[in-house]
Amino acid sequence: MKTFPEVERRRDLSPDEFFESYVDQKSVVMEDMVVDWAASGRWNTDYFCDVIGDMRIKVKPGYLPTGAVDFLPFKNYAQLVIAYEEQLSQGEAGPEDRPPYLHDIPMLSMCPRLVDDAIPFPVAYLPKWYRSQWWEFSQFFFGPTHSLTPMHFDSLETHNTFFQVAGRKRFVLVAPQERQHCYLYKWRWSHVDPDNPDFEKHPDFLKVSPTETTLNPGDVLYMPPRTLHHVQSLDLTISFNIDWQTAKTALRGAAAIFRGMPLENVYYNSVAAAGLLTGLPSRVLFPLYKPYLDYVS
Ligand SMILES: O=C(O)CCC(=O)C(=O)O
Ligand SMILES: [Fe+2]
Repeated sequence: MKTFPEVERRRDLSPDEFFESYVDQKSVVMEDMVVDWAASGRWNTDYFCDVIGDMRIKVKPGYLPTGAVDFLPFKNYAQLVIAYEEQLSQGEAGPEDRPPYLHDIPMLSMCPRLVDDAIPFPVAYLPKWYRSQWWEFSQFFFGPTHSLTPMHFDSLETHNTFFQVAGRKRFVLVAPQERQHCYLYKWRWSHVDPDNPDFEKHPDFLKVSPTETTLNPGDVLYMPPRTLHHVQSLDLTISFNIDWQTAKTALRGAAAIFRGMPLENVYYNSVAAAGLLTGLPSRVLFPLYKPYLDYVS
């Protein structure tokens, strides 16, 4: 694994400074920001078996973006993960044996009890439009050690605030200005593995200066729109994100139709722009936006 310079880390970053100095400018880790949530001690495999054990969930074999999906009850999935972690610790399994990855599921909307575990939620770090029902915009991730999301940017060109609850996750980031050197395909995916780049095939990637960070439980990562990210689970991990827009970036996202953004994404950005510009509450517009959360990857 290559190592890259560290993403900036801040403790006690105020909402004002966050919006002034980071939003739409640079990535930052807000260290220990949510370490006091009940979720911190509570979210583990047993707890999720209690809370959503019988829920049929969608999982994907680890190799995005083309992997097939599978549906199974969470408790059956958890058994696969537990067995794998045990074998891994005994040296009887390797990364390639890992079970599928449960990712990009609107789990907090599906199971409101989980929302109570994420209190106090730092709503001041989101635009007002998102604050009253922030959880509706979240996507959830639960994965075994070595789960991998290959390098991509988020499809609506949203800001991403990423909450790490259990286990450690390593992010390799590429700033938006450098993405033209990243051999993109299907709008948002990169052909380059930043940990193991093939410079014969991808010589332009030599111009890129990635950074990296390993999130510990309780850390929160902010990434500006169009930041490329390559994400590896270093342990069994549980996380969720919120993809959000400001009025400015939602309009920019809607105008991205001229840069090749898929039409469906342009539509979702137009819905967000309508809410952020007119003040129509998210509860009114959310039904139009919700299908995005099932389509995101
Ligand atoms: O945690 C992961 O595996 C991927 C996270 C991600 O791509 C995102 O939050 O947009
Ligand atoms: Fe992403």
